[in-house]
Amino acid sequence: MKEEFDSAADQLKKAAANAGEYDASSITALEGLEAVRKRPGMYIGSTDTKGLHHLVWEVVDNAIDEHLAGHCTHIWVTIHPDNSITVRDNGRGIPTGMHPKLKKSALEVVMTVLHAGGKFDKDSYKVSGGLHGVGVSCVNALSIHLRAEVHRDGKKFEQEYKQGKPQYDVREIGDTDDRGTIVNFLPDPEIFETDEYKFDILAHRLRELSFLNKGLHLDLVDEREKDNGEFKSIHYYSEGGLEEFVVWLDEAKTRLIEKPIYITTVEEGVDVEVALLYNTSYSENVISFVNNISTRDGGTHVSGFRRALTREFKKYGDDNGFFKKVTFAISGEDFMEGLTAIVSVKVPEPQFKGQTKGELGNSEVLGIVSRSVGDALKVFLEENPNHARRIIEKVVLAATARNAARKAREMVQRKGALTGGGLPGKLADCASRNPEDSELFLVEGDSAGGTAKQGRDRHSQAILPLRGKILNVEKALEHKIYENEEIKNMFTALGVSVGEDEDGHRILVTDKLRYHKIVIMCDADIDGSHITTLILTFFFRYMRELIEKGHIYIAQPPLYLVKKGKNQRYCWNDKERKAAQFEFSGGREDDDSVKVQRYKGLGEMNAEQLWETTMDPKFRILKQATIDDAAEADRMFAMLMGDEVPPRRAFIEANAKYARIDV
Ligand code: 0RA
Repeated sequence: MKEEFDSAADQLKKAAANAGEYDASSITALEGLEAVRKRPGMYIGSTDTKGLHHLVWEVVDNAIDEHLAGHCTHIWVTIHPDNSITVRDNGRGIPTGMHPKLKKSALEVVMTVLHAGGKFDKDSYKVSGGLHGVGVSCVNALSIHLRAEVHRDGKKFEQEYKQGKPQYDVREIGDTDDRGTIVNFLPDPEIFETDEYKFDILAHRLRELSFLNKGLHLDLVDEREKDNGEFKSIHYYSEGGLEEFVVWLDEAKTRLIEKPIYITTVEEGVDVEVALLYNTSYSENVISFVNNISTRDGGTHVSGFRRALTREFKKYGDDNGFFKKVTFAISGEDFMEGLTAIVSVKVPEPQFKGQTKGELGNSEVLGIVSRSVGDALKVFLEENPNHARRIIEKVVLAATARNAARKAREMVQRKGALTGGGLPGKLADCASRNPEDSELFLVEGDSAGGTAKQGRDRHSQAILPLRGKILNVEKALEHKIYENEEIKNMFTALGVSVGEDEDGHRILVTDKLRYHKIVIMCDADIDGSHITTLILTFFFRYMRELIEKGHIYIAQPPLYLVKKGKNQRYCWNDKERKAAQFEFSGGREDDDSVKVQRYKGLGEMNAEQLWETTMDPKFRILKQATIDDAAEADRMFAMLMGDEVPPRRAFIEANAKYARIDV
């Protein structure tokens, strides 16, 4: 196997050298596919569920490149019952002619030579940044089986591979009027830790891609699941692109302006597309993309956007006397409150920075975006004085609120300091002073709090009981938050404080964080889930960093206790309960001596039971809260916790069957 891969790569190297194009930089680009199998993480990031899904994106990205080049209108993704995947597109089809130097079909070169998948025309953008863009040959190398079918020039062609090795030369298999490429692959179980494709993960990204690529049809079919006799499927199509994307993100919020401000420009080969809306909420939701890839940490495109927004609104406010009565500084942050925006750029040669390559580095993009957004905002402000006034008034309000919040915060923090940094009276602290092995349980209600105090491991587990429903921070002004008893207790117990940088950005000071595991422990009923969601909303809006760093967990108390005589077993779901009942009764359904107790509240367990089932690190189940997609999490929290009732109802009705906050 090694030799075959090496020889293909070597041949290409030689060919390139002969053509006079050989230089040091191309050496690394021409490794063999065995390198991919040896160190898959280097090429696709990981071999967990993320890496498994990455294979699909690799193929889809190639099809999207065809769309960007103006040759593809439709992409179909199918999950088959064996968890193999088919990606089909109606692009030009991978070329199949003989590669003059390699004496192989171009299709075979694209599928078996690393980094050979690139288009040869330089005019089109490539979706090639971060971890993407390693080429379909990587998918081939990591698949136990792959079949490529190309419809091109009136003919159908095919070739199959096993772990990247061609099984026969590219062959013609018939005539066709279509054009396009069909790639079917089965990921290699030797490589991946899991083989199960998740409909939701694929659907989520395909929806995003449809907003980012207007005019492109995207279909997802799941042949593993049937709904009313039909395979589960979904179709995405966006006529309006980002303009529709912001509306979708802000569905649950109350708008401040009627329709999105939508900007598209091209300058120096850089496509800029921006859509923004203002709503009445207090949070900012700015997301960004470069060549369809999410840039979580922003970069020069986002800086250009922010700079233009602040500059133009500030100028408009000054020129029209809106800031006359304001006695304190208005910061850049104040212009972002209630803003939802998407900044998407297409850059021919993107440079990604940062540890996770989530940040755009190209310096020329800053000015390009800033000019594009600035010009468009000038026109908007001039043509829409009513909307302009509403936004500026909101900015002034935000600055005022920020000032009040700062005072409230400083007051609370000063008080804490004056009493010697005193911990809340309700906190039963642990003995350990090492945050790494300290855990804080946030417990619903004083009575369960009492039980938890008795049941805990005093060395490493601290208990903070919370009174009933904590404040819904989604609807409260920031200064109210610092006046709330339960929230103040959380800040002091955690040892976390809040400050501001010179731009007025709220910053969380976490270097004195007292516990590295913070466990939300609520009843397993509707009220309990509501309280869990309230606490998560608080962490999401005010201590997001703790979620991002993996400090926030949700306890999972058992739902049932199944008993027969001295035998007893805790069960966390109906499957386990049925199994226990079956086992204890020896399969006799009418065995009355098997008793099932349904736990609804933590209070129904005594201290020992609570320890055994929910707190003991050896046996408990904790779910870690994570944020896969901050923009969608924002949308969901607004939906569940915000002001607008109709979208919440629609959301709950639509999701009732699957409802599960992703923790
Ligand atoms: C190499 C060159 C061209 C297109 C492609 C590859 C291509 C790859 C994939 C993978 C999935 N679908 C795809 N569609 C196209 C350019 C073709 C030309 O110049 O005609």
